[in-house]
Amino acid sequence: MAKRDINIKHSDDVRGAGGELHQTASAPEARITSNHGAPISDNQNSLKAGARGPTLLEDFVLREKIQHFDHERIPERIVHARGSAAHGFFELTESLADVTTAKVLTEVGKKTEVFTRFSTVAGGAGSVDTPRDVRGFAVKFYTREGNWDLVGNNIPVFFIQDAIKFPDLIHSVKMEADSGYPQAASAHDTFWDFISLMPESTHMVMWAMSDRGIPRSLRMIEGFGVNTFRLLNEEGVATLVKFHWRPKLGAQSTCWDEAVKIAGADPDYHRRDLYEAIADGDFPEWEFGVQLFTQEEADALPFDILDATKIVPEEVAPVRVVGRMVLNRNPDNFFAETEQVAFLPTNIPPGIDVSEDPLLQGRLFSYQDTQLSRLGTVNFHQIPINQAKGCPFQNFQRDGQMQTAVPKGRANYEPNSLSEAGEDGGPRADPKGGFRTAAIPVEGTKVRIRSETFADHYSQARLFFRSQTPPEQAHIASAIVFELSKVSLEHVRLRVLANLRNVDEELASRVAAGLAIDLPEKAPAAVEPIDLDLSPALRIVGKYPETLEGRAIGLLVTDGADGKIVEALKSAAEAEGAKVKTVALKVGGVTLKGGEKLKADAQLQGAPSVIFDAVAIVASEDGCAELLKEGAAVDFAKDAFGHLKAIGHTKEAQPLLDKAGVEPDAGVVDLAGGAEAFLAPARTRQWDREPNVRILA
Ligand code: HDD
Repeated sequence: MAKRDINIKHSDDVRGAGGELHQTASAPEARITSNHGAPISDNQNSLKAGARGPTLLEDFVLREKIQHFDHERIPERIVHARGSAAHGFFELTESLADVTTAKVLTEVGKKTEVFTRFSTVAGGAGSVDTPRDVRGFAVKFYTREGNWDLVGNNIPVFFIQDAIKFPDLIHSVKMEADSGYPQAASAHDTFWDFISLMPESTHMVMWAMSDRGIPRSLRMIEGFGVNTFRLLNEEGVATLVKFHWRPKLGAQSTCWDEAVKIAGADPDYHRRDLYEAIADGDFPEWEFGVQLFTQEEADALPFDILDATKIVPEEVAPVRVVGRMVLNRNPDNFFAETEQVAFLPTNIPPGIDVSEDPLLQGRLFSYQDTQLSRLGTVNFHQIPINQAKGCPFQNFQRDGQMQTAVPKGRANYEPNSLSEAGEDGGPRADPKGGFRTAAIPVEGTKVRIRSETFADHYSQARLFFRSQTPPEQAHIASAIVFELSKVSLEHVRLRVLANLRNVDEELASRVAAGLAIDLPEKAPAAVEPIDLDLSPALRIVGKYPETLEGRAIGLLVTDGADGKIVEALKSAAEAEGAKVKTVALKVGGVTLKGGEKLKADAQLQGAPSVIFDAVAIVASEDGCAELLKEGAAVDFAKDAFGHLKAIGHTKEAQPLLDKAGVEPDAGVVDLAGGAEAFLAPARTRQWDREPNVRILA
């Protein structure tokens, strides 16, 4: 169980016989005060004209408390509203001094504090954690040269090529404007209408429909800076760069049906997983890597590196791992830190620079702007989580709402000569160590057009689809069938299919068959797609480590069960880093075979198998008879089987498996064979089982 630090100080409230309140807090640091410091004598009763009389306007204690409460919420982020974050550090393991002067990328061994926020994109702040969606992956490095915010996603490409399309994209995916639904879902008319009219989105749609759109854990997502950036070295030479994060636990996903059910079982599934892992000392870790290119190398690629709908395959330009990030501390306060953190792609230290990617160029404006409506003032950089902790910040910007700094002296302009009179003249620009912009030659006629080099919308979508393993391809096809089945506009479905024919004819046919509609004519492509060399690096299946680390195992235990089996499973699984929870019909637990009591970690109704990676049913004959009467027990086994999980069971549990339709296979294991027989399949998912449990497109 996660350990929580609860910092709230309780003043022992004691009620007298007449209901009057006696507070025992007397030390000044323990007593409640108003926001302005006045000690409060009674936090339970408002000031009234008589015990049963009306409340008095005079009651400033009541008014301040209610008024503050009334204003507790701030506008949620227009996108990425639902997020979870943690503190940690970044450690450079290999210097990039040849290509950049940024200290954070040149000082090997130096640990730079970070604050990292993960998010879904479409849902509101109170939505669930497991919809099919892109995941945000935003890292704030508190470097010695100012904050560096690498505001990326778990998918390396984007839906659109130009920032001017962003409001349209987001309007289309959010709940529909008239009805206000669906929440946190792309499976609806307006999203697919927009997508089908924007062929450039096809590549990212492939990624979003793949298993990457339904991650198992935030600890198991990759991260990408998406846009191309530049690094600048001492000589001012620029190198193009793409940034990558790779989770130590590997990229892993849930099954779609599982993700849907988790949303009901535990809407906070990812948030809880991250929080508990960190609280338990299982610190999530990522490798940090870069792909570097000279301008000449970039020019030789068959697509434009400024086009955010394109990747550079790792097989073409390997990812050079130069650091790692470890998240090792939960926020103390969700609002103050996770909610108020403001990421800005414009936060970049000297030695890193932006590119002309038109999507990134728009982002450079949008984030600063949105913080003003979200956090309400130009002084949002003074909020502790946003402060440049790695170095001092000083300039002549002054005043504004919620100004908390108290600058001294009269130097609030520059140039000034106040120092000549012995006064503090304030800071000055640093031409050598200050932020530099890559001296990239730029000229042209003012035009509103998209570059011809951005016109190939399908080759990389095809590359992505064809590089997947068969189960992953089937998931993509099935996901598109699911989404389009929720689309009510027939012409939109057809337009998606017409576009898909440019990606892969077989994919288009599978989706059409899954919808039971005829394939329309192929949509004309601006540029005919080409077959690129496949990139196995784009897969998930077969890439992640088979391990119990980061996995949760549920042991469904009944009265009369053999305690030795429970103990053996628990200790063997925990020794390998799994989290084990006992689940029983009643939370008080069970009486084991020998008469001893075993407390349950969770009641069955609240701990369905969807929240575990593998399950074991340790039942006695009578215990199993009880389970047969409980639908949640049948679902426990049925869903574990359907979600391709290892199932260990005692012989006595067989009737439950039969009722749940669990068929024998390599992942269904008799616990008489010992703990290892169960733990071996529990280290991964039983992909081979999938064709037996569902019809895939
Ligand atoms: Fe964005 C938030 C990632 C394109 C406008 N974006 C936001 C967050 C992430 C991303 C992870 C959440 C940060 C947090 O946790 O607070 N966005 C991306 C990526 C993009 C991208 C990887 C493509 C490469 N974004 C993008 C465009 C625009 C925006 C093209 C506008 C033109 N994004 C915003 C925003 C948000 C935001 C409206 C909402 C909250 C915030 O900025 O702070 O300004």
